[in-house]
Amino acid sequence: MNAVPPIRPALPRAFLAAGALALALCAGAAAADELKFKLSGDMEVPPVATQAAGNAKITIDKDMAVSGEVMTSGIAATMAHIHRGKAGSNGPVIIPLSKSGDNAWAVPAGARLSAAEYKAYMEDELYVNVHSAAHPGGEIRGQLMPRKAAMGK
Ligand SMILES: [Cu+2]
Repeated sequence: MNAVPPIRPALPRAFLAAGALALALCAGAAAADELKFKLSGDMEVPPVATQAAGNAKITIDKDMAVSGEVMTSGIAATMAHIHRGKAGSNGPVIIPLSKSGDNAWAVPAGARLSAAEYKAYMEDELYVNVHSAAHPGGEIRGQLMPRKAAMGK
């Protein structure tokens, strides 16, 4: 017959405290990022002189799912997208937004970043761009800045 294994000694208190802290940090890391930012002509590359403006609320979950909406004013928008590119430079479209109202654009359901796009996001390299007939390259723009958002928490 096999002997019953001895009962392990109780874990030291410090070890338990460290474990609790690690769990707390994980819980914090699991929360979604909710980014609120403005769009304006001066963020465009090159800058656009316009009265148009926008307010974006974009949520990025830790599973890389994207949701959110952009509200605009003073612009006859033709298209809106999330692009990949650093502030001060232009880059490709990664998520086309859907028109969701007269002055509203929404991230389509089920949108998700690739691993490479998520890494770019974490490095402040995604932006929202709203286009118009007058400014087909983009009239107003706003950068997703997760590091700045994290500092504001
Ligand atoms: Cu675009």
